[in-house]
Amino acid sequence: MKLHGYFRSSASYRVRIALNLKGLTVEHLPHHLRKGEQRAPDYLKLNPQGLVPTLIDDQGDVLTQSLAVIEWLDETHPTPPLLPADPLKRARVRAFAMAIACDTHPVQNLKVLARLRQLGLPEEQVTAWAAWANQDGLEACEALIAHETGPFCFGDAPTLADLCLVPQLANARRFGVAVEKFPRLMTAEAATKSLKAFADAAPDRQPDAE
Ligand SMILES: N[C@@H](CCC(=O)N[C@@H](CS)C(=O)NCC(=O)O)C(=O)O
Repeated sequence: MKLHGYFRSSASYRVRIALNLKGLTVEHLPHHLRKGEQRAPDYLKLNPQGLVPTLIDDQGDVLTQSLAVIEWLDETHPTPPLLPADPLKRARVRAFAMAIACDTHPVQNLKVLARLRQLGLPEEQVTAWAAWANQDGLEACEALIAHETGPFCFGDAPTLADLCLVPQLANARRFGVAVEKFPRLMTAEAATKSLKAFADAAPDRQPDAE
């Protein structure tokens, strides 16, 4: 398989963790987002949104959108499972993942911040916007799992929720959010630290890391 991504892309980071947990190796095809390589005509044929990641499977099928890619990986390579078997628990894990992937990450994405700059917002306000988006989203995430048993977001093994949380915490730190004020999220993140699948997926371990 081939993964079109970028070392610092948190959506690519989610997929990298999933691939590692499933024991799957892929060829990494980096696109430098700050140089606009995600908008190259050839790449837009694969991913018309001009976003990473895009996964190409062994048959050459093209898969986009990190959550859809991860669920496809989970269905085609069920061990270890990334979603609980119980439908109610599965809905809660997906809700947590979507709180990050649908409501937090998109409003602090590179192209949104670039648009704010284009509209004349000074750099410190652009950063303040991104920090607020992360702070607001993570605050809700902290509450969503406050009463869930740990140490991971949902129980004693990583799920789709942890795959979304860890990369988002990296973004939050980059924008200066004091994430230590979220004790339940810190417990979940600490649990992932012992797993090689998470360590190997980190941005600074990628071939295109700067
Ligand atoms: N919802 C998409 C988000 C993908 C996305 O926003 N990727 C970012 C990197 S994390 C990107 O490609 N940004 C390029 C840009 O904003 O121009 C997913 O989960 O795959």
